[in-house]
Amino acid sequence: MSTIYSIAPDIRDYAKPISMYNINDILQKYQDKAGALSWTNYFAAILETKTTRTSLKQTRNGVETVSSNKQTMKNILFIIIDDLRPQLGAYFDPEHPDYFSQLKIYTPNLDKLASQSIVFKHTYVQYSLCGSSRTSLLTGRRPDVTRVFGNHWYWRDVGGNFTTLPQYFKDNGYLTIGLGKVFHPRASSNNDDPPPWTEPYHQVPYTDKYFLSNGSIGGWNSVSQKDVEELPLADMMSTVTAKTTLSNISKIAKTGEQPFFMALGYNKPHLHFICPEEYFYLYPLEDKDICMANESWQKPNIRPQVWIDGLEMSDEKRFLPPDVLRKLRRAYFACISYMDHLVGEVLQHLNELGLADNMIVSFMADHEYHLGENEHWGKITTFEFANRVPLIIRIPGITDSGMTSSSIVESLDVFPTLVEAAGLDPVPNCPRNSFDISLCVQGTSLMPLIIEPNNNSKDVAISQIVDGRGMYYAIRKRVFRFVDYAYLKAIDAADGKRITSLEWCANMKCAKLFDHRNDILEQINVVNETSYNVNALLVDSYLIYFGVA
Ligand SMILES: [Ca+2]
Repeated sequence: MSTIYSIAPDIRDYAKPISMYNINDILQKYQDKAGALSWTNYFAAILETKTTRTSLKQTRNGVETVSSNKQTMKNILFIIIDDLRPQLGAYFDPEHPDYFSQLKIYTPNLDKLASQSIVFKHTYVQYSLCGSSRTSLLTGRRPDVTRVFGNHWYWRDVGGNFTTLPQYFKDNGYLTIGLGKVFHPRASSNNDDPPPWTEPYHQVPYTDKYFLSNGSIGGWNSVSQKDVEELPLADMMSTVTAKTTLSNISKIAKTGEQPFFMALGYNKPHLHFICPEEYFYLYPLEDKDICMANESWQKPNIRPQVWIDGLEMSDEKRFLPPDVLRKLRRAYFACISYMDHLVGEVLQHLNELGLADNMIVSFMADHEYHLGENEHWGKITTFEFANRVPLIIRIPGITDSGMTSSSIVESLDVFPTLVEAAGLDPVPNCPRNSFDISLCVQGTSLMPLIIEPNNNSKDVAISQIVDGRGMYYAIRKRVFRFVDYAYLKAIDAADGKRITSLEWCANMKCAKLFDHRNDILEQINVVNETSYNVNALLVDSYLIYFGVA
């Protein structure tokens, strides 16, 4: 396998024909904006303007000096992946090999990062759809506050003018750079949310060259080296841009006087499952572990209260033939290894530039993805399979030896965590009503867990999805997943989007409870078994939801 992997393409070569990502074009862009400034002069000019910001930092931190700033102001690389299950080598669980099948995914670069990081084994998103999930994690607020329940709503319009993670770093003097898919593009972020970025945003170049000819949303494809030489895949271009940008800011970054925050978002393994053909060789189609045992997606008795119509791939009968299932799953896994290679390119470049020792690296996904499990192909469910994501955070000097946490945490915790890890002033916790407060978070810093991984102080995650008639809420607490439903009772007539009143489905008749001690695939509803104290679980969880605990 390692031999096959080593012939993976060198994306630097593939990028050469792409003029829009040519460094000369980037230089030209800055020259246009700042008169005749070259990159070097551009950043020199930035340095000169930082005097005021440095003074502010000194005031904020009391006795902090400029020289201590150089040591404490760590740079941030925030990597977010689209539709990635925590099915990485570092997440392979020998105690539960049947959760993802026994197939071990080939992710050597992320495994290496994990060995120098804290790996959060149980991280849950607040909404299993791109726009809603990314909005929550980047604002640090729950969907009921952002009011983003789809991919076409912008929180600054429907929720409030909330400060985001990169914006907070910008406000604290960081150079902030965004590449690829970070916020969900277009309407749900007003085109990558302009306020957080000090530099022009690098959007994902769109091409449908490799999409399927029948126009289907779902499917897979492999591309040859010749194809990629003519037109690189989007994530390859984002990688080249990331490396080029890092090269250009490395000199100024290493002085310690200009920290930077880079957000880098990759599209794969999102549909279509398209990547270079070399990565398909890692997963022979005949490998029995490509698929799980059939029973994992043949349990219709738990429908429909735990999922709504978020299917992305199915035939008219919503069931895919076994040979198609196998090819699709294989292609998804190939795309994970492809993404791993690209992330590895960037991490290696950090090492080569001498930036890694002062660089916090955060790696996560926007939500998980059903590959047939729970009889579902897609996202937007309240199952574990749509809501659990990888979260790997490397903090130099703290996580170097590698550590894991099994505590249950949420993606909206990442905002306050990175703020504390970087040594910035903590972001205040949101009060009960925070629609008019620009700077606060509902998440909790995970730094106490990073210092002491066995500290399970939170251990609750809440996710939700809207279905037009109401809202599903899912609570993951310790070994339990609880799902209940609330009917929509009122909506703000002003914009037709602000939900103002919900009424719980009465007497637990919509509720589901899964016990992961003997049901990790969530196929047995035990909510009516008297041995479970559902009310205690709910009370604890509501306290977390409202920020009381
Ligand atoms: Ca997504």
